[in-house]
Amino acid sequence: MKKYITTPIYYLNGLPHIGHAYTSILGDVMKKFETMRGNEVYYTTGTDEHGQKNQHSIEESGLSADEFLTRQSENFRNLFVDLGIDFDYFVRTSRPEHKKIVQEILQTIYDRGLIVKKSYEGLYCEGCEQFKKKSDLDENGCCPDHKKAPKAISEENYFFRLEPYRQWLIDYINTHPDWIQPAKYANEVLGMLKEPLDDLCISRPKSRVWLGVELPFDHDYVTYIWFDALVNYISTLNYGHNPDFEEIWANSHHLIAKDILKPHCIYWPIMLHALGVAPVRHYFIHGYWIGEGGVKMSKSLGNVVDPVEVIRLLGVDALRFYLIHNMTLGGDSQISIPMLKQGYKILANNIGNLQMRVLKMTQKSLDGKVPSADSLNDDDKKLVSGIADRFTRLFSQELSLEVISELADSVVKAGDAVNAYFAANEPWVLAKKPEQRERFEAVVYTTLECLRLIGLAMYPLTPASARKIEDSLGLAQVSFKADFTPFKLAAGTTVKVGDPLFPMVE
Ligand code: ME8
Repeated sequence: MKKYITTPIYYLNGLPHIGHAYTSILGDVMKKFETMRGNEVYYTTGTDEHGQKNQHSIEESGLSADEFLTRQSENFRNLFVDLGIDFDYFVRTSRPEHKKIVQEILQTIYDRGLIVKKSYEGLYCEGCEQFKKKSDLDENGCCPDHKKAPKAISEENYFFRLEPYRQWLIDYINTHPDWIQPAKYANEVLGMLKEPLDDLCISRPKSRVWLGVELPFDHDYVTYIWFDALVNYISTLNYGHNPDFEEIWANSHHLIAKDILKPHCIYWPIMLHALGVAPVRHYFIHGYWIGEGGVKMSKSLGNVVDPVEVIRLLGVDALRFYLIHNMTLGGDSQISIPMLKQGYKILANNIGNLQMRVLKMTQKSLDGKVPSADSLNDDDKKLVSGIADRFTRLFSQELSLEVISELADSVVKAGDAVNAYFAANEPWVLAKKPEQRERFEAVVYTTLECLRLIGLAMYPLTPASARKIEDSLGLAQVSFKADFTPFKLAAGTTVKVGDPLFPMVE
């Protein structure tokens, strides 16, 4: 059955940063993991192009809205392409097809009497694009995320009632324990549901905000953020006009960070329920990347990690691997250029060196041909089979954040095991002793075969390096499949030494 994986759609008033890169890389790793298992995946990421924040940036830029949005959106799209992210559709909420579906949904819910107009006075945080309660603010009366005092605003707006659905949502969470993963976040949502839910303000008067989707039942207002942005997940599937919608939606997975837990796990399922649509199948929720030492990344502290800079310094695969390998599940994780360089060293010393050493040895002492596997001893076989079994088991598990994190860990552990084997068997000594020829060939075969299996498992994480490994072993992988049957590397295959996978960096 086809799986549908989504990331949040990102605000495009600034440039894409490491957090945006991370979620979209993670989605790509999940897609590749699933594709290797033979599952079809439809993967979307994209940009959220409405709202006051984006509107202010347009006004400051001096460009037309269309020029600004297209330029900014391209920055995200181009970065994601550079990062090897294989999205099937790049969402842009400024597209007319999306806006039309937002309007259809609004009209349906309005006709059901679930949207009401009323006058409202509140404290508005532009950073969050949300009204705040006093209890949401810090001791200085500022938004804890944006460190700015929200503005007092009084205006008439349209509201969607959430409270009638609170008990339904509590019951749904309690009866679907794997719905929100990790479970810690399900508990957080249940905590938010202990108090009655305020009505959700879903409109802004055009006099204040023009960058949004016009309400179909009141032309003086627009909607944006949640009634616009969340709808992207189903407008992409052409909801309301696609007979196959239910089938693919039944297998949908939202990937988000903890910052947008409430809109995704409270507003969105209630909106869908009001519409008569089932909730998303799973949420995968990750923590935040923060600077080294546990401080928030900020321009003033000079600790912002720019993905473009990391690609230039260390390459795409090093960034992808670091992000997947080092994200703590259910918590925040630290990142800095020195930490990324340390992560690069692990890859270079572990996988890169092993590959180069064994290939050069094959080139020099075996005429560049994979030797025979006929004289492998029990330890050799155990090493190969152990790695093959581990990856087979891993790739047969249900998709989750744990499995993806375990994959990166297993690659490093398998690399460590093969390095230890290589060092203990000293094939460079065996190579010089004609009477040890069989043993030498067995050690080289074992190492090359392990490398093949590791390269295959690396594909979701570091696709370019995986291709290079397979290519160096004389294997042209058209598409990578999760078949870890051991001892498939054929004797006599010609290997290629090529450039190092992870060359030395300063
Ligand atoms: O909230 N660490 O957009 P946004 C990890 N448009 N991930 C991070 C991160 C960090 N430090 N910072 C951001 C919005 N992210 C709305 C979403 S969805 C229908 C609308 C990632 O540009 C993470 O995925 O603020 C987070 O949820 C998202 O970017 C927020 O992106």
